[in-house]
Amino acid sequence: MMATARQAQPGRRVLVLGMGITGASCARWLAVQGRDALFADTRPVPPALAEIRAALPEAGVIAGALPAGLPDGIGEVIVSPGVDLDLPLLRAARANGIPVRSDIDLFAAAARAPLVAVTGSNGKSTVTALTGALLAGAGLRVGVGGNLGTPALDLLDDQAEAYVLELSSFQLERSAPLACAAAVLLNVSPDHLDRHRDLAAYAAAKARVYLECGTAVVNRAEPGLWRGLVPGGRRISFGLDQPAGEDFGLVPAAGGEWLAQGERLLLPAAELALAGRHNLSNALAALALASALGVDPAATLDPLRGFAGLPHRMQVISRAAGLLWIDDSKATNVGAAVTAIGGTPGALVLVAGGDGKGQDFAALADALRGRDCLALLLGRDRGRIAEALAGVCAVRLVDDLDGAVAIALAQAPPGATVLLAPACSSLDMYRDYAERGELFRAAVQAQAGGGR
Ligand code: UMA
Ligand code: ADP
Repeated sequence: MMATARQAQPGRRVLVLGMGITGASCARWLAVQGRDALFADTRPVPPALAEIRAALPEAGVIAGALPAGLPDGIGEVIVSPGVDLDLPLLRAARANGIPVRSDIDLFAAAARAPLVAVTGSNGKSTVTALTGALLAGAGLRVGVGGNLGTPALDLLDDQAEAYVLELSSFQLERSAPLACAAAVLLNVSPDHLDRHRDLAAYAAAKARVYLECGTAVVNRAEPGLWRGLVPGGRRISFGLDQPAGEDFGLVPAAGGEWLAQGERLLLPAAELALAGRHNLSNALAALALASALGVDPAATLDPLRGFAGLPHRMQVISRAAGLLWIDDSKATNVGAAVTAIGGTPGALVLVAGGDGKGQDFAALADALRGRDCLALLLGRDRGRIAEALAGVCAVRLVDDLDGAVAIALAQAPPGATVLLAPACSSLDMYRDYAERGELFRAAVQAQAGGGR
């Protein structure tokens, strides 16, 4: 086939779409490569503008309204995860045969050490960080990041012996199949339906993680996520039931349940610093990923035992005023909030709301039905959540977290749990879930005291 004039003489200039932390990591990478670049972002004041200018002072910048057509001389486009793939500019690039890539594609082309890829609706960050801790505990030099926080390109290190990347559905949908040593799709529940066409499209983006993996680590409880998708290669499963062969699971033995590989007992579940049954599943997934890289589980038991979890995930922040205050700000979708609610028995004050991302809140209502519960709702979608919870539990609308804490203090019965598990993204009111969690903690400390 004849190449078009544009394909035959592609420009050398790289267009980077998105000037957040991914855009900044691309700037640093392109500076090392000596590439000429143009950066663009629809935000009038992109957050990483200064970082990008520091890395590439000569680079062009377009902030605010983007042109519909492709600027001259562009030979390649790199798209950040927050950018809509349907932008006219991107359609123009594809129509002109200009390659459109992600930072993950650039990372994969440059990385020289085995890669572990982690995706799912919930538990990604925990499993990514824990797998990194297990590999490091076994003596490997390991880079850990991706959607977790440190952009993939910033992890590149000639001395690295392994990488563990958390990948979002957005990163997976815009990347070529990733040649990773091991991959896991932990679970799928509705999320990001404002940006994916439907649940099937969201799940399909996530399942791309398995396309070119060496070992597929699969969840025995959710066979629909992987059956038929993981044909020939090696497979290791994890689940809360009893495992066989090389698989990971729970086995009843002396002192209660044990984490086990096949019949080999590894660690009593009670010895984990991590709390909650969902974290047993996360721990087993991390063990399976480490073993897929050839690491003997016995070499990982100390870091496994000691891993206390990440901030803003079911973190007990106070026991003040006779109440248990828990920050699960990272419960940014209904599935995560339902898990958190299931892990907190007894009377409950639930603080929820924010940007609902097009989710249906019926499952939240199901999780609260029959519970002694007061729901304090804030943020853009508080009205929609209130409708879903009508007749299920007591509901109050609040303006912010200070207001929620004040009502919780006044109305929670003694011994109740006050749980921040918003079931929504924070972006309508806060910089991110971490800021939301910090403000909740500050409000609790200011009004109730920080006594643990
Ligand atoms: N945006 C615009 N216009 C643009 C570009 C971006 O309005 O031209 C908006 C996006 O819609 C988004 C925000 O700006 O709301 C950030 O987008 P970005 O692509 O610049 O994001 P980065 O700062 O590069 O951060 C991204 C991930 N963010 C998203 O996918 C929205 C970070 O995950 C990730 O840590 C980082 O890359 C490094 O890999 C955050 C996240 O919320 C934690 N992820 C979602 C989740 O976990 O549910 C997917
Ligand atoms: P992610 O990175 O996918 O958002 P995190 O590890 O940050 O996942 O956990 C976010 C929240 O999701 C937790 O606070 C908890 O409420 C819930 N969660 C964690 N692991 C699981 C799991 N395996 N299944 C269901 N929910 C989970």
